[in-house]
Amino acid sequence: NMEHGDLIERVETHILRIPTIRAHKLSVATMQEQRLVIVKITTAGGVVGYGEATTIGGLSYTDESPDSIQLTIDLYFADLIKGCSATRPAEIMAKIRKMAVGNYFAKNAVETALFDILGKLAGLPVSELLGGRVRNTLPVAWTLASGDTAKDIEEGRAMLKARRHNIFKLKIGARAWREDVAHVAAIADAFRGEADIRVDVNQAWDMTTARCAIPALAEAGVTLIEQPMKGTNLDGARELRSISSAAIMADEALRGGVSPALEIIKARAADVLSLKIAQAGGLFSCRDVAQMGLAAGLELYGGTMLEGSVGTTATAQMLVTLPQITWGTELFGPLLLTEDILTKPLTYKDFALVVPDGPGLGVEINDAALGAFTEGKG
Ligand code: MUC
Ligand code: MG
Repeated sequence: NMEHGDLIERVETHILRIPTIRAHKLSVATMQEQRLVIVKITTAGGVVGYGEATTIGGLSYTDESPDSIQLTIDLYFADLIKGCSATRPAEIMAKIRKMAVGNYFAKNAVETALFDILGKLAGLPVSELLGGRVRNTLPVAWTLASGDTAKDIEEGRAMLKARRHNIFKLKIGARAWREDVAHVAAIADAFRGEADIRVDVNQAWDMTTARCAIPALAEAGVTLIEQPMKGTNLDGARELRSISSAAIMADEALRGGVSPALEIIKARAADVLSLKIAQAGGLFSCRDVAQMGLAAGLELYGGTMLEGSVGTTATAQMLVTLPQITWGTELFGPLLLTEDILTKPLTYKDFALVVPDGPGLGVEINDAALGAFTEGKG
């Protein structure tokens, strides 16, 4: 049933520039702000859907930047999308995937906006379009990444006291491994019995460094080690698994979704998969990655590209449909930013995110804020 009102009429993109609450230090970049790409798709009947594509540190995390994502959508995807029926996201995404290789972040933003519209048309949350929920809340980790051990401990204390987070991820890999281990051990000691401590190396180590650092980190109490070496080094990751009592998680290795997931599974190169809708190229592909992981006996984790509220909610809508998310999530992106574009911010309480249950993504965008934070107009 092709209603004229369901045809897509407009596709717009905005790059928003929003400062972070403090410097956020990763091995690949130090962030003082985040640049979010927001896609807004409108049907002839006036239904509006939003999607987000956000990466970290310009081109330092992956080969899509906010600017390339915007250009890809404006110049290549928009004309394919316009005139299509909004009731068929799968058909639109198939057209886009046939025309464009890679560009996973841009594809994800478009698919999210299409699902937001479809949910609004159906009067159902996106989670219900993906099969329905098995939970309404998700545990959320916080990243301690000020670059200063004492400040990180103070920040962690405040998070525990506010009952906002009791899982902390530490960003390491920029310094000599012995300094990193000392930093992590001090924080693990401070929170022993109160919080789960994990690390993310963002691909910084070679095998020699990883072989020294990983047993020391496990000894300090670290439970999960994320992407210690290059994502392409699957043989190395398998070797690290065999010497580590802490779980090894694939993150950057999963850029591209189901294909790299298959290689990781074949190579037995991870204990845990970090599910990111941006790296998978969409909600559906990311759910496929999750199912592949479960079938192979791997554990799951809900990852973030430090997206704002739109991307965070989209990920959450997918994650609540999964039977098991053993390691929780890190869906704290909106809390790292000084400003939000929602009329009503997301609810974080009791160490968890409450996933919106209204139609579509279940969030309402403040168009004035969207305009105000758009680059060049602020
Ligand atoms: C990453 O590599 O996982 C997620 C949390 C955080 O602090 O940085 C990110 C990206
Ligand atoms: Mg990571």
